[in-house]
Amino acid sequence: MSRSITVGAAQLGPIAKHESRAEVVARLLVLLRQAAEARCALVVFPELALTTFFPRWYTDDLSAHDHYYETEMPGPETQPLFDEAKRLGIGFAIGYAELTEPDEAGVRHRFNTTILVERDGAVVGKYRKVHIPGHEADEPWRPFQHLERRYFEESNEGFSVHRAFDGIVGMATCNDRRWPETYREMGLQGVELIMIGYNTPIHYAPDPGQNALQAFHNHLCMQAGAYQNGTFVVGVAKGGTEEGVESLAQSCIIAPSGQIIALATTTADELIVARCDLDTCKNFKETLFDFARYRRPELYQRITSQKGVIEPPLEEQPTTGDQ
Ligand code: CDT
Repeated sequence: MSRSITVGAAQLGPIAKHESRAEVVARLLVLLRQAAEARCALVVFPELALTTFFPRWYTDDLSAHDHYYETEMPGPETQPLFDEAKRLGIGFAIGYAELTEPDEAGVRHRFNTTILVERDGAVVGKYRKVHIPGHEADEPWRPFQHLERRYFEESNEGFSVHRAFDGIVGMATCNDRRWPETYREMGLQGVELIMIGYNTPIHYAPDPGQNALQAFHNHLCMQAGAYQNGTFVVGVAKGGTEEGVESLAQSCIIAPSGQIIALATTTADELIVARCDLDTCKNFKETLFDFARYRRPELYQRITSQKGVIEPPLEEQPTTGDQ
């Protein structure tokens, strides 16, 4: 039996600060229905797909921004999305800001979360973002801020995969896509399709020289992750100019060969679709990237034991002949 599924990447254009959840959900429903017409089994929405990218604004009082977070999923405002997806028989992944119930110590936690729902409406799993980029403190020198590290905790749950959509699927979020460990953690669990939503400002204040390379780096890391792990990758943007900040679009679906097989052409709400034959993953998983045969984990210990760079001592520098 073929394990070929049609997958949609539902790119969003900007979400204004004043846009209500109901207005955003109405946009998501349009894309969902387009996906149904295109016979998609699965639609992937971006990171923080229900609100504007609020971590661009500094606050002393996080709780003043609680309205940007979901305390339940589905909640009353997102229920129509879950209902319509189930009615249409389409699964979906969507990123949102999660505010948890108080834990044993009475603390509520804030995560940058993605939830995955199967075609029958069952929740497959949740992923909480591991690599949280940007900064914590007010840095008013920037043209706009990227305060994800103030608004969200780093998740300690790691990268799980799930048997769903006739294959093995996993999730990651935005900055996670730049780290090879993200893909390899899931690759080692046999992942066949990774869903990644992102909000990527074009302007990178610490090194504006990278601005012109944003689109290149976006595809570079996801294409490499796909190829080196023999998996499909679905990368979905919230793009366009949101509250004065221009963000990268360039949503794409990537085959296990590393080739882009569908690419967004706008910076607005746009559905792109590709047929993904999950059986083709083994063309890579069982050949060049046959992990069990070729990997040398006994030589990779720094990867899990060390966080930052430790350079060799200076005295070990080899001498050159022409001193
Ligand atoms: N949302 C997110 O993770 N964005 C980051 C921007 C990094 S610049 C502070 C990204 O890697 O695209």
